[in-house]
Amino acid sequence: MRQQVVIIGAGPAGLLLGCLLDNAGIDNIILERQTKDYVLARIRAGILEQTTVDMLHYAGAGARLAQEGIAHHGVNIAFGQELENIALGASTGGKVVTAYGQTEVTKDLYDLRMKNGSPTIYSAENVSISDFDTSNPTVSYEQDGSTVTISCDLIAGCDGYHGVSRASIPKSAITAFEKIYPFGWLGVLSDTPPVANEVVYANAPRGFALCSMRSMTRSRYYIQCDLDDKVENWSDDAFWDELKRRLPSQLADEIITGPSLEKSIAPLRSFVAEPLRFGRLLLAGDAAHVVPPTGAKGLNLAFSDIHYLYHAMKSYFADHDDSALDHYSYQALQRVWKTERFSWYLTNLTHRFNDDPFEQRMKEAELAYITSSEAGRQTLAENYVGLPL
Ligand code: FAS
Ligand code: PHB
Repeated sequence: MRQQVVIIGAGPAGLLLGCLLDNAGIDNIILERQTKDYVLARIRAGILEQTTVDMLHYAGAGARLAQEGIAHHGVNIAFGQELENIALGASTGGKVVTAYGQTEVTKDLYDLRMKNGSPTIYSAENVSISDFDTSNPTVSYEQDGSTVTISCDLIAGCDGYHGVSRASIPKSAITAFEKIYPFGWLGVLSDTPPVANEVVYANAPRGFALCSMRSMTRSRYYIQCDLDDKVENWSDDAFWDELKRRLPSQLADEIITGPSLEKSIAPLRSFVAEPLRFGRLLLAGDAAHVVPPTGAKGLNLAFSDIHYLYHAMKSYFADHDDSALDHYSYQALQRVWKTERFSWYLTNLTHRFNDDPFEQRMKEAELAYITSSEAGRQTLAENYVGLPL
């Protein structure tokens, strides 16, 4: 079998790239190791930058988002009993963020991909990449006991942090930067009305808390927890009690609790691999970088990679412009590092993870500054809505 592009991973990055290449008439196949149902049931991000919304519309997958997405014109920062709303549009030319779950984004892209009719292979086992540093790369996978080998021009590694793509690169050819945070996030999804109309990030003496949503009847909440904590240590009641303890009373008194539909603990890390191009193999999304979910950047950063990669691939196939692939790595990493900085900054600012009283005072002073200074509010707003592509 031959394809112009083999995409590894049918998460949001792989599906978006596949749909964009479909529209450009560039033949491609997506190989996904999990089942379709497993991928479509994943619960992850919830806040989309305007560039992400625009890309979904550009790809042809924005109709439901336009109907069901909820525009947020501000974001809330809580510390102690203080609750400050940061307006997003005033200093960003009217930009907003949109509450719309990654689960829905993946479903919309999956539906578009099926409509396009291009091949997406789920339950593809033992995907392996060969000769990506030559002009004849191949990708093989196993299914139903047989092995399929695909020759191609380019390989897009969209297979996430634990994928095979980055793992296939010789250690001497890649540089990794990583920071592991000494805490995790315990997340709960519930069919209860959100306590606030816009996201709340709370720095409380007992630890960080986040109030978000998937709709006006479905909420997503997180609390900072120890790295070695277990979901089974947390009954629903214990979660709701702890969440209330970490919010200003004006919010805690208003929370409507209910049974958890999903409860999980995610670790937090900052990670970047450089460069993003290795011959005919290009890395994108979580395969290339990971951010702590504070600031809601993971999914959005994956999509900005795909924006750059899609245009580089179009140039490559239209003009056999090999430099476009090098430029992809350079261009994507510029936005990656600036977004890594914001996610690291907001994580440090809103979480409690060392008992240094001076550090805590610095965080409180920073929170007081950014919420009382026009320049501070503008800086937070322009990073939260997403930096220009
Ligand atoms: P993904 O990891 O989504 O997709 C990669 C795909 O590749 C998966 O379907 C995987 O099964 C497949 N794959 C892996 N190895 C393979 C192989 N060898 N062969 C074939 N396929 C393979 N971001 C936010 O902004 N907010 C959040 O709240 C948030 N919460 C998160 C919670 C968790 C538990 C995780 C892991 C991430 C979270 N993120 C969050 C970040 C997340 O949204 C990612 O940024 C986003 O999924 C990135 O999309 P992809 O790059 O497509 O990677
Ligand atoms: C979410 O809605 O899941 C969400 C919102 C904001 C974040 C992280 C996650 O920073």
